[in-house]
Amino acid sequence: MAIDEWKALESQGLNELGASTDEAALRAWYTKFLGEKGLWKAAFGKMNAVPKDQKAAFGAEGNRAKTVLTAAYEAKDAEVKERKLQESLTTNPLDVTLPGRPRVRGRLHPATQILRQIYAIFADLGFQVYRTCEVETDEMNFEFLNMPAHHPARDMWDTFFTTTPGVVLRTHTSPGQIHVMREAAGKPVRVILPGMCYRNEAISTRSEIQFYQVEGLVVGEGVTMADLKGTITAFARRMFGPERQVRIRSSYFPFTEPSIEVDIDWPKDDPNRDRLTKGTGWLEILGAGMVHPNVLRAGGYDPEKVTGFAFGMGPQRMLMLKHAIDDIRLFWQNDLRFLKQF
Ligand code: FA5
Repeated sequence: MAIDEWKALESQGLNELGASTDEAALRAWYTKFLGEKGLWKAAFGKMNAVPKDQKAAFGAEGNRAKTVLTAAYEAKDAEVKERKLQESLTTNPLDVTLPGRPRVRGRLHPATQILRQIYAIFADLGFQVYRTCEVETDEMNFEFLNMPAHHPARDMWDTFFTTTPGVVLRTHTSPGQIHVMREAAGKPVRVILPGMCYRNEAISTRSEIQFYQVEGLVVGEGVTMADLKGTITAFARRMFGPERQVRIRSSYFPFTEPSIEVDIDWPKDDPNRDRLTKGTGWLEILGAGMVHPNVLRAGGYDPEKVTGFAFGMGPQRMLMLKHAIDDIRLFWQNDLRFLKQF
């Protein structure tokens, strides 16, 4: 191959490129001239046959031809792409004045929203969040909470038993008290324990078989009933507003002594008030009390040295109160018409 054959290859390439008018033809052109098995590579491979004194000039001329062809190809490629864009803009024009399509935004479930409000209020009061398991042993759910086997108070919780003897779905978040105390190992405790509870009870407008509770536990030297009342009242004021009333009644739980229950007054202007509060005007939101000495002992604390208070509240009952919702079953029905209101 002689040096001037590069000129011939170059002009053949430029001619054929001029005739390639679409993307497919351009790709084919590239394969033919500059591809791995293309004409340029083949011509350069003839270097061996070139006399020694002409090798350098042959190589330089070959590279120059390649640069020319590559530049011509790139220019043509850009031109074809630009033409395609212009065509699509004129045949399929974009109307920038059309209104956009709104994105449908998801939202938090009302039960999640109120849980977060509860966390925020208790965080301000210095409480940490601690999570424990939903499947518990009979010991944790009852025994360490001062309810030995056959204790009649076990009937207060309609329990779902599992097929494994001695293992139950927790009926309340109170077994978390034992877990926390054992982990804190004698140090002061101030936590809330949120989570799902399960009860095999008759479903009604106020009771579900699956519902959230938020437990609270404070243990330390000199903790008193006044601290419990102060904490609950401060919480209720923040959650429901200063105009709503809080009522504290004496009650009974095997794991607290003394025990109380706390009610909030149902909105007075709501027509369902009587029906939902069984004519009393109040709805219970939580049970609470001073931690029983036996429970402190089960948690590894000495009741002679420390005292504590605990409470267990129902966030869904609180939502009902806040928004005058007349049926607790609405929460798990996933009816978007209901959920969208929050
Ligand atoms: C208890 O479960 C006790 N463990 C609470 C407690 C904790 C007392 C610590 C003392 C110390 P009770 O069964 O009353 O108590 O439930 C507490 C709250 O959970 C109720 O006030 C209510 O708000 C909510 N709750 C109870 N059962 C249901 C249910 N079936 N559906 C929805 N919420 C419920």
